[in-house]
Amino acid sequence: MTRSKKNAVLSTALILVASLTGLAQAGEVRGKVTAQGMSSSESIVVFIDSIPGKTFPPPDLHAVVDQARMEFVPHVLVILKGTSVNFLNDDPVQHNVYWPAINHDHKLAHNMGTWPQGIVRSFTFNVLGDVPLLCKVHPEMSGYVIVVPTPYFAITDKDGNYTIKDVPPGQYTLKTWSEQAQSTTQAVTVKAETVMRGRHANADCKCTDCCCSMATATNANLTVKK
Ligand SMILES: [Cu+2]
Repeated sequence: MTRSKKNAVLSTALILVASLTGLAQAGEVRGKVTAQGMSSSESIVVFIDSIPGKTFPPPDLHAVVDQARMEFVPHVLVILKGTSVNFLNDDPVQHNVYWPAINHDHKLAHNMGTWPQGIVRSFTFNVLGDVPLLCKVHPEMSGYVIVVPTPYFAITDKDGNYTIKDVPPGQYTLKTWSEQAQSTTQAVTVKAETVMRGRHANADCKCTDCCCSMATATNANLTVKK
């Protein structure tokens, strides 16, 4: 093989390795949350707790909490610490947004004010924990913003199922937050699995002439109690 051919092969291999690096980040944690003593396992937040030595820049994109048909929508919003939330009013009446505490600290109580339909006000949440949302105009309205330390979070569907996507391999602590149940924690390990050409266990791996490292789906079922 000539020198230039060797270089061409080498650079192709390097490009292949570089393009596969992204695949190694594609693990997920999924499972089912069983809620004991509660009517539903829906809207329970499952997230990976802070990872020592790792910080995550908040997204530029703002999250949204709407006030529509006299409800906070969504009822539970989960965000990475530092994320800004746009509070909308979609109703033909004035709504207010305030919270009496953040993470049970009443010194962090804040009133966003009261505003009519079509107006948006934003707030950046830099403190971890739960933020109970209330409206001074309509005492029956309530919602939650849950501020978590990593971008690895999910909310359960009506059957209690959740999927946290794009989790890199590692050992983590899974945590839950629920409006009714106590918080629970559970250790979880996301493994990287090396798959060789011709023996791909995972159909998502598209490489044809290599071995590559891929994180696999990790099952973590959780039980929460009232
Ligand atoms: Cu209201």
